[in-house]
Amino acid sequence: MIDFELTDEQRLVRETARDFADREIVPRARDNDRNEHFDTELVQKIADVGFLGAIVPEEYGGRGVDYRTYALIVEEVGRGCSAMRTVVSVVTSLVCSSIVRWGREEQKREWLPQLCTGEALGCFALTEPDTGSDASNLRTRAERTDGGWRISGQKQWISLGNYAKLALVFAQTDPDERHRGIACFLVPTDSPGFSSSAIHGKLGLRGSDTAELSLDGVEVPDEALMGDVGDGFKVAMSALDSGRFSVAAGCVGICQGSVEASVEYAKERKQFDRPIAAFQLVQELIADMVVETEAARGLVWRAGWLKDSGKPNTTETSIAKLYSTEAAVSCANRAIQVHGGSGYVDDYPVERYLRDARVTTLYEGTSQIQKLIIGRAMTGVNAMT
Ligand code: COS
Repeated sequence: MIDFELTDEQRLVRETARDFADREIVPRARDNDRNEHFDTELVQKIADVGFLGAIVPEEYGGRGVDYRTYALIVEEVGRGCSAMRTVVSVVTSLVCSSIVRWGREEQKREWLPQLCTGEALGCFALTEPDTGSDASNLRTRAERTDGGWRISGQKQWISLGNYAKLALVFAQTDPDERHRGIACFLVPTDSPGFSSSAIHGKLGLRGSDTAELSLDGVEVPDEALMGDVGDGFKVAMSALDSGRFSVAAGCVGICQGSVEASVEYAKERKQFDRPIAAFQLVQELIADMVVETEAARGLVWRAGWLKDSGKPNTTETSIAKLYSTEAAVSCANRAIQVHGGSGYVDDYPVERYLRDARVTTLYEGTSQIQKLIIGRAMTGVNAMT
């Protein structure tokens, strides 16, 4: 049975994360957004407090917390700043959780401690200019060499790609095999032939680093392969089971932040000689936000509970991701409505919430892909191909 009661330890982690977000993340969020500044100093503080790789077992440098505790951390970081939440999600869920699950002992020992301490950032290089939702249709190729592999191709929309020391690169080894030909490689980004360039002009996540990667005959040894040749697609999908959970938890933070900012503003702002909180239509905006926030949090915690219990959770994770990301967009939008003109400028966090929320219904699987995953699970019919 699902138990939503937090343990004493979870309560403590939540308080620590909330306090940390208010003290360290919130004060920097607006300027980092305005200046499109990827705040590596703040990333290091997040690592120092143990929020990178928190789900990684302690023997590899993580905190060994369960997924529900991880969700509490990610929610608070997400309430503070989605650009920083993206760092936590990518490093912890897409990169570390993949290495924990698929990596060989030497790979775990080499990379996980560095990733958990922030000494190295990691990125997840799956998406390509022509390959988004149809993730198995990769153009990046990996060819066998004597004792290793040569990888060539382009990757697009890669969070942390300009700062990462390690890239999880997904490449096709045999196009005839479709998804069963894909392999995942742990590629140091200082390898000859590896280059990156920053993508600018984003609507949101302006304080996050987003890159286009180019691999021009990058040579890696056999030891760089993670899992077997042909496991790559499963590595990617299992990474996304964790990544989508993390995005969903971060979106609960956007929802919660929208509620808190709106309640505070509605009690201060006066019109017609009374606080706007006294107007029924403003209360409706707030009530709708609260309902969506609590529903989103419940779905995230259910998915976390399934993960912690070792039960299948792909569908429930998609449900949580779909609902929470859409809820974040609508809560942030309502929060702007409560704030009126003040919500349209960055004196308050709500316009950033809306811009930052917008990408979450796109990345790590669009809302449409989540619906197709849920629909397939319910009907047994594949509507994707
Ligand atoms: N964990 C482990 N393995 C998984 C899995 C999961 N969550 N989901 C699927 N697999 C395995 C399947 O078991 C299957 O294995 P076999 O080859 O042994 O049968 C294989 O992967 C193929 O699965 P499936 O048939 O579901 O693949 P599809 O080609 O139908 O694609 C979608 C599935 C569309 C859901 C997938 O391509 C997807 O998620 N696309 C969106 C990609 C995305 O999120 N991109 C954002 C990147 S990060 S910004």
